[in-house]
Amino acid sequence: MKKTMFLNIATAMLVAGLRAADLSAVPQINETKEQRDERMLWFRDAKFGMFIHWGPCSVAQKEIGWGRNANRPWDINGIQIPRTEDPEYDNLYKKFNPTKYNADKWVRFAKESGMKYMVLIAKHHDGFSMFDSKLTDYKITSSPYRKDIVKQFANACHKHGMKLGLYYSTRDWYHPDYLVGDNAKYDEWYRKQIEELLTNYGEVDLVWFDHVGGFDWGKWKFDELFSMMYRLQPKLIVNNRAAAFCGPKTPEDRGPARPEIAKAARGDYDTPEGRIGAMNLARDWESCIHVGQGWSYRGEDGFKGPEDCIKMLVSCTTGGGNLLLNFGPRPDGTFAEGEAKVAHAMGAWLKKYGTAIYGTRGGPYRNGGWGGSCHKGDKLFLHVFEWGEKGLAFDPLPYKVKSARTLDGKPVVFNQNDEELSIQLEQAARDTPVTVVELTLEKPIEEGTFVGNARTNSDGLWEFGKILSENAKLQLSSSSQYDVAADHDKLFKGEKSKRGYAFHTGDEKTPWAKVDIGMVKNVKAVVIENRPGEKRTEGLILSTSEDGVNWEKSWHAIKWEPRWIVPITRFHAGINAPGRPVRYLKLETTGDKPRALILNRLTVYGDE
Ligand code: FHN
Repeated sequence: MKKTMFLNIATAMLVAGLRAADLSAVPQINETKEQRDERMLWFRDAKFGMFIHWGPCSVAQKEIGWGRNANRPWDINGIQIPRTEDPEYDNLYKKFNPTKYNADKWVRFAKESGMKYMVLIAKHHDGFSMFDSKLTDYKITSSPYRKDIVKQFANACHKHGMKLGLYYSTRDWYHPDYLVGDNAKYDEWYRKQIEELLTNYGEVDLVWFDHVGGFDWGKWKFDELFSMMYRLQPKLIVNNRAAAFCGPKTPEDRGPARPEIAKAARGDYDTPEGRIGAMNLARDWESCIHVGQGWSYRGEDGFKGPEDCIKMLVSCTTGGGNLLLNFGPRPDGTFAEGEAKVAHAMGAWLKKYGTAIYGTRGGPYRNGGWGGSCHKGDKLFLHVFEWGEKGLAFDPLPYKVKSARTLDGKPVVFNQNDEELSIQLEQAARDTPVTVVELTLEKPIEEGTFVGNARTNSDGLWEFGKILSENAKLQLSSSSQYDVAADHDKLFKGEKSKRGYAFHTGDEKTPWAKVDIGMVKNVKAVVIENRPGEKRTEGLILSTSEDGVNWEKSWHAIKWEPRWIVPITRFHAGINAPGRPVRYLKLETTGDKPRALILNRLTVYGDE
């Protein structure tokens, strides 16, 4: 009897073991470069996608997931909240009835805006399923709306030839079994939901996972997840967040049971968030960035401008990546004016310049504040944000240029020799926010080719927005015989002071300079320029404030540099998002030996 039972158990384990171990059909494991290039082709050609964060949270303009103040058994910032429910947030679905939701209209809107794929929230950290899952009652078909949002969305994507992506947060702050004990119950539950999504909604082109919790690989059966996904959707593309954050941190945490599990979970592409990804021509990547104040609907204002969004798309494309631009629809299923404005402007720009975006590949020059380059066949496109005085010069190009023009047909002067490639274009022929120059080469550029840099003094600060400090006011903790009040304005604009500093406090243990930019604005960066070689600013501290009373320390100088570029961010929606509401800035040094504080130039960047 015992032997038979043992055999039965052994067989069961063997079968389970074999099924669990079967990653051989998972493309990331064994596919050739050619097979991978073919599977990734549509994604690499697409360049531009629409991310959509939407759910009952939009009824209360709460940030999706993060607006639920309850039970976060684990998250990247260790924010532990004792409560297990948030009655207000958890009951918003009872008021969620997006009667104006029209998936067909959404997909046509995205197409007209130039997007080639769309990624919709199926379930976020708040645990609410925007699809008719049989595994939970906390779902859209339990709301007054009653219909399956994902189903309509998938049908509309299929109807209009829009690549279909579904976002799924494995991290779940609502589910009672999440990360409980060995997590086996939750791990099986969420994989069954993924199975529903990849079975019941036709062809799914992309799954956008968004984090698990904890560090213990042993609490997740990623091999079963990936083998199931590719059994159901063989051509699927998956991002790099299925196992994000997993990685032993405590002695109890286990690593991946086998290297191929980690290889599968690494997915097909990286996902820099809230910023432009660094140029990478060897690994696919996609920046996800929200147009509004947060990921989900947070009201009718605070949207990025169309020009910045166009430049973000150019910077991603020329860096070898994609832009997944996020929209957060209103609770009724329509889009706010500020978002529609961005989408329409990008659609119009792409109608004119899309040939220099779609189907291109990044490089061969490194992108930056000047703009960037990309290529397709024998065409090399230079997307120029900022011109030098005489034009632009680049490191030498090992491909002969046959002709040059702007994409809207104006002649461009070019010079090419073994030392450099340069282009000139008179001011009147330039375009905003980008001038697209098309060089025709004697032969196509090999994909992945990198030849060097643009030779410009562009400081690449465009992504931080506009200068907000030209009319700022300065207040000092003290003055000194070296201080000339008439120079204070030179801290913010115009020619710099000949003395190398715009103000000079007295010697103090904590000298400070306070700057008032006049009103609260969304400050994204502060550039602090020292007097050449002036080391008294070592350890400089920057604090920011909305009211001049409550200060937040934003940065301190680890190492002295001639110029510091200080990004200003704020934590929200699970990320350090660029920008923070600021009116006042305070710069100070502290030390036991009294010293003066002097600075040459201070520039504050952000949105009006
Ligand atoms: O916490 C989420 C956040 O709400 C949003 O969904 C982003 C999108 O990339 N992902 C997580 C933060 O990394």
